[in-house]
Amino acid sequence: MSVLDAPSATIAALLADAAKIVVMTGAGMSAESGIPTFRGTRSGLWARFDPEQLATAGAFRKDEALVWGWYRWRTAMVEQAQPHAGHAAIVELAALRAGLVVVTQNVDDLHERAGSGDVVHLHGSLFAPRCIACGMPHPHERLPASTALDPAIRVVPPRCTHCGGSIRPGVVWFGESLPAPAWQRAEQVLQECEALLVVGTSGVVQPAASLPSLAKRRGKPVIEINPEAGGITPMADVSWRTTAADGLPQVVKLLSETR
Ligand code: BV8
Ligand code: ZN
Repeated sequence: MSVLDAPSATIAALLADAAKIVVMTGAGMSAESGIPTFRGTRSGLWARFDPEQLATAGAFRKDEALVWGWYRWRTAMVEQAQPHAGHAAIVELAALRAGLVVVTQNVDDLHERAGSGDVVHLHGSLFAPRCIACGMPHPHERLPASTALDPAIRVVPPRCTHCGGSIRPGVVWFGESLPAPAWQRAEQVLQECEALLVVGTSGVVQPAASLPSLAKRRGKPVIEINPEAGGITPMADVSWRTTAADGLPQVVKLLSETR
């Protein structure tokens, strides 16, 4: 694995002949849209809440209003955020390489809002709330743009119109299984891809962090874009110490000039 200063040309060369590309993203992909990461330096508001403590069924059972308020805050933040140049570059790459698939650990909709058409959400979505008792989907109520962005606001979750149960976020909590269709699709595309681009994940959370090995063990190029080293770095052919919004557009520009 080589860590180079400006390997955009090296990365573009590794992708040049790959028809089937998978782009796997983590919380770092959303960082430049203003969404805090899970394990990065926790600033201000985010510092008061350890996501791994709150993103659990136990936390919701213990205090539904705290957890629902926290997710409502995160959803409002995403609704007020915009996709960045890195999201747009992935859309452009998909225009160059038909069949590109985004496999994301993120629960926001920034890839879709940028125009990505084939996005696999391993950990669910902030925009698919459902009843904790009967599982019935609950309509997502877009929050007014003026919604206060404070994670500590406790909000009692709505009730299910079908059975009266509490509405929970449509995300995969720690200790919960990943949605089988998403996991199976992710395994399939990682088994078939000719190159894997991993952007903005610390490679800590399982089983998502095991996916890149499905490309690596077939001898396919694994490329990482991340300002820091992490769990994926040891298996990366190239690990570029830069950010999603900086690195992705440079790589896609080079690829668009060579086709
Ligand atoms: C399961 C939805 C079992 C919720 C999320 C001990 C060892 C191994 C595993 C475990 C263990 N103990 C428990 C487990 C299992 C556990 C796990 O992996 N825990 C970890 C903490 C060790 N996993 C689970 O519980 C999973 N389920 O195992 O089920 C089971 C089996 C059968 C039957 C029943 C049960 C479920 C995991 C899913 C959890 N839900 N999200 C929510 O969002 O609230 S995970 C959460 O972490 C987010 O989805 C996030 O995306 C994800 C992964 O983190 P990253 O994306 O990597 O983000 P992170 O902040 O860590 O890193 C950011 C990266 O970006 C950094 O590298 C940084 O350098 C980089 N970056 C920063 N800025 C930029 C950037 N990169 C580019 N550009 C930038 N500008
Ligand atoms: Zn219900």
